[in-house]
Parts: sequence; structure tokens; C-alpha cells
Amino acid sequence: MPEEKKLEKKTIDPTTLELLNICAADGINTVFDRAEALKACPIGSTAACCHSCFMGPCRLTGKTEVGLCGATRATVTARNYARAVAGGAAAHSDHGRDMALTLLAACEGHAPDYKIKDEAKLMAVAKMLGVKTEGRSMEEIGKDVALVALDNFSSTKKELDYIKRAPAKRQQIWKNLGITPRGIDREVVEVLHRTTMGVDQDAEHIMDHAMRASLTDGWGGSMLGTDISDVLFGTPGPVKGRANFGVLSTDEVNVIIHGHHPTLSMMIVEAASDPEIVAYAKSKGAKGVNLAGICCTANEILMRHGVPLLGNFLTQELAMVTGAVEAMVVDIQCVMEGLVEVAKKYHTQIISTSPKAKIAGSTYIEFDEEHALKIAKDILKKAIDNYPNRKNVRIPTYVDNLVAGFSHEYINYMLGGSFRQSFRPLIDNIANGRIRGAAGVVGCNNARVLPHDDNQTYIVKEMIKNDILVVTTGCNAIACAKQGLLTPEVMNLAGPGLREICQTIGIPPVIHMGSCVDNSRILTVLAQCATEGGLGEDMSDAPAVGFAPEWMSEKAVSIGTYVVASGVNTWMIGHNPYSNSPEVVKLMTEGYTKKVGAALHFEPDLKKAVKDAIAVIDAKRAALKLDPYDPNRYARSDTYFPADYTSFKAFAEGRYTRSGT
Ligand code: BF8
Repeated sequence: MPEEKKLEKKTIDPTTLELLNICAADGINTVFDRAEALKACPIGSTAACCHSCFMGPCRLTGKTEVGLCGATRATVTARNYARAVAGGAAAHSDHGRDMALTLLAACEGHAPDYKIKDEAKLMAVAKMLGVKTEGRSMEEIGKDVALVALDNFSSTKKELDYIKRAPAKRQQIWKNLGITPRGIDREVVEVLHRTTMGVDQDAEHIMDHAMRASLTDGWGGSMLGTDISDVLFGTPGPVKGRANFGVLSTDEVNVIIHGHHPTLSMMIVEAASDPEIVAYAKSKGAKGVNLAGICCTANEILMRHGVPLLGNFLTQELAMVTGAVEAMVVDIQCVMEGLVEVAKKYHTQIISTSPKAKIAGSTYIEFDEEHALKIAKDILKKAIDNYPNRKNVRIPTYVDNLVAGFSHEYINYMLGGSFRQSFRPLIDNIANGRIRGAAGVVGCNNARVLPHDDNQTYIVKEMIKNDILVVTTGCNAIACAKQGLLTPEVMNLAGPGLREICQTIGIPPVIHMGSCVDNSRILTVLAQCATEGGLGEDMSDAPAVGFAPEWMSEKAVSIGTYVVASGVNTWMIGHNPYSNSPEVVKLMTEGYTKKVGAALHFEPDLKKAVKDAIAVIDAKRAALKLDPYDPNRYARSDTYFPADYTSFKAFAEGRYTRSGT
């Protein structure tokens, strides 16, 4: 097959394709090429490999049913799964810990560039955490909030403070199962302990603890991380933005911020408009500094400052190929080591900043909260110094518009106004069948799940077509943004009921809720809906489902597990990494359903996943005795144009397909 045709199968994103063609011409090796050249290990990819001790690794394949120590396939598979959960929970929670430490430093006067931006949010969080507020300064309250948050990591905690946000019934389920999460660090360490050689030897028992550890992510580190980010940087509200490579500037210094920590990215945003920096950029012949983001930190700065999204996980190496990126500033998580090799071929400087994540071959400028703004300016000056080194600039022109930044607070306000904030209109319209249900579509790209962004956008379009409201975060949100799915106009792709509600309330059918730690915002919305009543008493009663269409990270396994442990059926699309043990697969699906009311599906068949998820939504509606969903009941006006599955190209050209014709 000619190279060009081969590349067309790798992505649905026109700019990614354009840049992959440049890579082919320039002889640049990217993750797309490495995925072709390096096949996944057939033993590890089904969790058949045990390396808990050094008598092995043992491969439990073929007729081999146990390892040297006698560990069964089920035990080994469950251990591998639990360790992935622990890795993901540790990543999100350590992020949350850093946010708490920044708040503490800011309130104690050690991080003068950070201020409490959202006092109302601080008061709400303080109240929830039982911190005294009367007669105290914001700094005193903030300090105590930070200390209580940090205490949630300790091993003496009996239960996480944040589980109070869960409906009473859900808390009781966790209690009955003995999986109420205690200290965050404790549960993560306990996974590592239980899964080391010769400890926990019962797959079900290991997997119960995996749920407990995952809950320290969703209802612990992620949730407190989100709350403290809002306190320090402001709770997001809707903001207009732009996405894709066309956001790069031809006459400004382009700085890409990639990674996860808002402490760094927010400071760079602040520094970029500083007159000193603008003047310095001008002294080097540029008009100023243009910022754009990759991965979750992009969502953080988009939601709060409208900084454009450059791309998602799989496009990080391609940014440099444009020849227009002076610096890529990275911190933690989802940063490919391959960046440095690509950077060598172009003028881009990779600037690593986190003491936790040094990258060989990068320029290291250590970021610390005490000198945040100065360091951010130093980083930008380095980028500006690089501007005169630009040579061959090839910026794809493609840009899409978007609306992002729907925090749970804003959704609450949007539905009820400031006078009567409530989720009632949402609940009522799900109950009356205008909205069939809700889907959280979240997570990564994966170089083995191609074309890139195809699964992401397919699921989103299928959901809204079927009147299912979508909330999105992480790299799925960026995929949606790049394909024009975060605009109100997309309601033309929505089913009749959902479209009517979107028009009435003034929301898009695909709601951008932030970064991956912000999946905690989705938990909060679901919990509040259950607490308000009308869709049952527990999160598992609601007609809601979760999808990770192109997942690849341990963080996604942790998210999938805590969403399931919170009662929401979830589909992780792609190969099943735990297929070596049918017993474990059964425990994740039927077993988890019996315990927590939801299943964790690793499903290679995308269309089956969509069909099964819609069936689950309808079954939940029936169990709640809601009216059966009927797409023909609402919004049958002359102007209504029923959506059908429409390619983005057709959608952009206004060629909608009328259902059934
Ligand atoms: O935390 S969605 S590839 S960027 S892991 Fe990474 Fe996956 Fe993107 Fe953010 Ni989340």
C-alpha cells in the first residue's frame, strides 16, 4: 500500500495526517511508527506474566496453569490488574497532594505568586471538610483545608473525608463490602504489599482491594486536587476556545505546555502576558508569546483562561514537526520519552520542570512554588531566545472552535440560576425521557487503537444521536474539540429530546468538564443527582454509563475501577489486558455487578460496547419505572432535522443524513 494511504488509516484528524506525511518525508520516527515496528508482548498483554519475585518471571500460558510458587492464572492476573490501579491512583493522588502542598505554601506565605482565587469555593470545601470558617482569614481557612487534605493521605485515617460527598446508600455499600477507602497512601501501599510475592492469593480478595485503592483516586486525590485547583485558580465556567494545530502562530513565540500540573501551567499563562516577557519577545523579532496545550494541563488552562488546545496524547511528537514550536514545557505524566529524539531534528527545546520527572536529553529548569513566576519567566525567556532559530515553518491551517469549562458548580448554576441552584431540570428531563441517559466519555489515545480519535468521536456521536448527554474529559475532550464536537451547533447531530433540552437550557450536548483528575467532577454531579432524588437513591440507579474509547494509561484503569465501584457500568475499548484469566474477567463483570452494581468491561468490539451501554441505560430507566425512551415524542417541528450518524466532514459541509431515508 502506498505510504500516503497507509497513513490515512492512522488518524481521522486532518492535521495529524498532514504532519504524519511530513514525518514520513523527513524520516521522523514517531509513536505511530514504533507501534507498527514493535508488536505488543503477547504474554504481558493478557496479564499472563508474573514478575512478583525473581524466581521468574513466570509465563502462565499454554498448559502452564501456575507459576513456580504455585500462583494461579487468576491470582497473577488479579495482581497485575491491582498494580495498574495502584499506579494510576498514585499518579492522580500525588498530583492532588502537590495541589494541597501548594495551597499550604500559599497560605503560609511561602508561595507568594499563588493566591486564593475562589473564596466561595474555599468556604464550601472548608464546610465539607469540617474546617472552622467564622472570624478567620482566607489564609487561615486555606491552611487548615490544606492540612485536612494532606491528612487524607495518612495511614491513621479511618475513612476519606470526601466520601461524604457520595450518596448514603453508596457509602453503605462500601462499608458492607469493607472497601471504604482509608488513607490514600495506605491503600496504594497495601496494593503493593498484597501483590508482592507470597501475600494475597485470592483473586477476588485482591480485586476488592483494587476497588478500595481506586476509590482513593476518585473520591480522594483527584477530588481534592480538583477542589484545590478551583480554590487557587478559579472554578471554571464556560469559555470559548480553539483547538488543533492551526492555533500555532507564525509571528509569535510558540510555547507548548504539556503534562498535568496546573501550578506550572497557570504560572506560565500569567508570565506570558507580562510586559517584561512581551518586550523580550519583541526584542527577538516576535510579536509576543503564543501558548497552546497538550494533554490534561491543556484542559486546565483552556477551562480557566481560554488557552487553545494543540492536541491530545498521540500528537505530542508532531508538534515539533511544524518547525514553529520554540519550546515544549513538560512536567508530569503522559510525556513520551520519544519527544527528545524528535526535538533533535528541529529547533524545539524540550524543557522538563518536575523534580519527579527528569528527562534525559531535555533542558531541565526545576520548578518550585516558592519562585513560581520567576521560573515561569525564565522558561519563557529560554523559549524566546530560541525564536531566531526557526527555519522551515509548516503549520497546518486547521482550527476548530469550542466551548469548554463546565464545572459541576456551573452546571448546577446553569440549571437553576443563582437563586435556586439545582440539578432538578436535568433529573426531570431524564425522567421524562427527553434525555435518555448520560455518558461519561473520557481518557487517552492509544497507538494500537487506530485510527486515532476515531473511537473517541464515534462513541460521542452515537451517544448524542441516541439522546444521551455526554460529559467529556482528558484526551477525549481534546479529540472532541478538534473535531468540532464541543460547539452548540453539534446539537444538529443530537436526537430530538436532547436537542430540545440543549436549545432550551443553552448547553451543548457534549459537555467539556476538564482534565482526567476532573473526572471527580462527574462523580460529584452523579452523587448530587442521586441525593436530590428522582433517579433513585444511588449512583448505580441512574441511567448513566462510562466509556474510555482509546485508553492506554494505568490512570485509566484506576478511573475505570473507581467509576465502577461508584456504581456506573464502564466500557474500556480495545484488547482485554486481563484475558488470561476468565475467572478475573468474570469477577470484573458479574462479580463487580453483584458487589457494587456495575461491571468493568474490557471490550474490543466498539459497536457492541455502544449497543450494550444503551441497553444498560434503558434497563436502568425500566428499573426506575421511568417512561420508556421514545425518540419520536419530542421536538417534531418542521425545523427539526433528526440526526443520523454523520461523518464530521459531512457535518461540516452541512450534509446531514435524515434518519431512515
Ligand atoms: O490524564 S487522557 S493520555 S493526558 S492519561 Fe494521559 Fe490519558 Fe490523555 Fe491526562 Ni488522562
